[in-house]
Amino acid sequence: LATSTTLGRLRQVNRRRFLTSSVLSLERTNAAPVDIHPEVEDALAHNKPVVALESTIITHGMPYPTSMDMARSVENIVRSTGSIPATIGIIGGRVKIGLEPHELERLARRTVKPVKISRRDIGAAIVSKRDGGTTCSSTLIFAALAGIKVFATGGLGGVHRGGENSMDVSADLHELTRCPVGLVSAGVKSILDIGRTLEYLETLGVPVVSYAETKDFPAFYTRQSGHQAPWNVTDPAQAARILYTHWQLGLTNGALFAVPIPEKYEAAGASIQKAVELAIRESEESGISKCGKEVTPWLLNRVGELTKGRSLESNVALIQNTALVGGQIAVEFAKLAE
Ligand code: PSU
Ligand code: MN
Repeated sequence: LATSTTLGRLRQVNRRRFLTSSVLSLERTNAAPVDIHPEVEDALAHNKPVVALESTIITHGMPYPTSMDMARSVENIVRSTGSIPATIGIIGGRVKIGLEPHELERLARRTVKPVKISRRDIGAAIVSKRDGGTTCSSTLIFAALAGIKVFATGGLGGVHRGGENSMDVSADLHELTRCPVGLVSAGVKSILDIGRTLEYLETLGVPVVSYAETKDFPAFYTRQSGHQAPWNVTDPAQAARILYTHWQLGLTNGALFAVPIPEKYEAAGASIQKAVELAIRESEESGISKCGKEVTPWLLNRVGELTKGRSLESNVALIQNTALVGGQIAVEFAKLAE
């Protein structure tokens, strides 16, 4: 029976969870609408390194076919490190932890109009049998559910400019307090208020670690934001040890590792930033800045138009870079958790 298979899989995976309590109890996961890809399930059962990947970036963050090429290349980069990629998304009302190539294609082509899914959307999207791209917030939830310890993406959500008035603060930030997962990103996108995002993460008690020679926190398209992270590491083993130690002590939150974009994109970054500022002004003038979940996709798309695709190129490059680092951290973590 499908039901008992799902339960069996989740049991098997949960038994392997390391030093942390389940996000969902086993009783409640009975008949849960979750499918774990056999390759991912096998990796988790044998303590092989796995890296979670999100899908809002595919469904809402980039145009097709760049989105599809990016998704494939990022999975391949994770594999090149010795880790198994698990791209997470929702297909026809079922949570998929690890997508088949045709499912990835279906999301990227937006064949059945995927919704952008954060924590609040999960139940409703499943009940209405929708397709969904999972944001950092819901990807963290499903990674934690499966026992995946590392998640790589481009940009974590954050506090929007003017967020002190609009209260537009991404649900991604709070999710890092609930899910024991190491999130590897190029920081938060420069469409956001980076300083306030760091303040907010400090309040929430989320460890923030620059993956660089200095504590400089990156600015997504460029390597330095002018803000400092409280910590920095320079290699994957150090990063893995931070995660291991944190969870060994029973702390149940996640951590953010911020990896600067590769140096060769630094020059393009300066001019992209000008387009970012213009796009933000436009969003305020047109009122789109008040449209909740539409704001981030609108800004990403507008910056892409204004830079004639150069922002997209940088965006792909920085995700490929975080996937590489994420894969390496997962490999080191698996060694510690043996
Ligand atoms: N940053 C990007 N590309 C993206 C996103 C962020 O450069 O596609 C997506 C991520 O999935 C992130 C989400 O979790 O946007 C945050 O959306 P919001 O700001 O509405 O919380
Ligand atoms: Mn928002």
